[in-house]
Amino acid sequence: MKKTMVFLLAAALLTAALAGCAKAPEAAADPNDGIAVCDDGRARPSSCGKLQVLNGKLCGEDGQSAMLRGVSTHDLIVTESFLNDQLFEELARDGGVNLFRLAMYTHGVGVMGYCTGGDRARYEEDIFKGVELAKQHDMYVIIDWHILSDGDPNLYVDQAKAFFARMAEKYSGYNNVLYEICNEPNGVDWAAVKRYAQEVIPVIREKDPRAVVIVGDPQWSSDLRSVLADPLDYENVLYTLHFYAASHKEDSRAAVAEASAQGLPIFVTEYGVTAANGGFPRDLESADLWVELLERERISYCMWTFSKVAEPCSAVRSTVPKYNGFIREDYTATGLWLLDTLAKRNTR
Ligand code: IDC
Repeated sequence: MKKTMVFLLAAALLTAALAGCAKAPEAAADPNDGIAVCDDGRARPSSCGKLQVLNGKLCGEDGQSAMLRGVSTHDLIVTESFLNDQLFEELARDGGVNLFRLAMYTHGVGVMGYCTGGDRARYEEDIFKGVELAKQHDMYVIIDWHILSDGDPNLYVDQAKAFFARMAEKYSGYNNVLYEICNEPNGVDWAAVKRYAQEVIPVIREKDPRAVVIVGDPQWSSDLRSVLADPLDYENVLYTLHFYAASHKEDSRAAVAEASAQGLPIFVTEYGVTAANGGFPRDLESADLWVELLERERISYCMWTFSKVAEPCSAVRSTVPKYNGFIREDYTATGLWLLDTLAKRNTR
């Protein structure tokens, strides 16, 4: 390649990076054409390093765009057998998964939760295991403080602060850990969630100043409008958007597109291809439209759930007697959709 061409290419890459992963104007059919991406686009901690938020987008250490495409556990204790080396290897190598979310219910489901008399040591052991597995397999990992029936995050703010202080201290030297501080606030307004975030974020940042923090918002993490009107005053923060494809459709997609266009950093830490209760129907057509939007906007996404809990949102059939070595027949229609969707996205 001639020197001038090398220079032009370098200049183009630098411009895209400085624009905070912005799309180059000539972007054509593939919405991701012209974007400077980490690695070959399969953003990995070894190539993209510690993540950051630039101009509303998740980027690698070098400022280039990083897309995370992942799966979430169900309640950590309920699905702890999935935390095994071979499964992580399969997901990372064959599945195109570069993100694993560890959902720790505060109120519990099936078992007692972290804040309601559950086995805290076991929950934390599961987190330690999940983070190490993600590290070994070059994946990012989200530690999710999974509030749900306890709608107001302020209810357990002291426990959350103590928990995140310990996690951030333990993982400050890691480049693959992201913190999600309240899964789905509900029954409270954004002012209440904001107050909570303003207590928890400084605790994390004291131990890990550059940590990426993901903040939930009202109405089960669907109210980006309230956030836009009064965002938090911290760097490296993204806001949660959750959708369930059979329940949330065109209106919700339009709201996300609008918030993204206004520069709000968004992270879909949880979505389902089903109805919002995790049950039937599945709507794969709507799910495809969501993925198109997320890819176009460079919004990372993580599916609920990689588990075999007997409900339609689970990726693995409930009758399958193993926790790795899965073949196509072991997957539900949800799981097959996920595999096929990620396979198409492997290159960016
Ligand atoms: C669901 C689980 C289900 C459980 C229920 C109550 O899939 O097995 O009985 O929680 O704990 C969310 C929540 C997520 C829900 C999921 C599906 O973040 O915890 O999981 N969902 O209903 N928000 C919207 C949907």
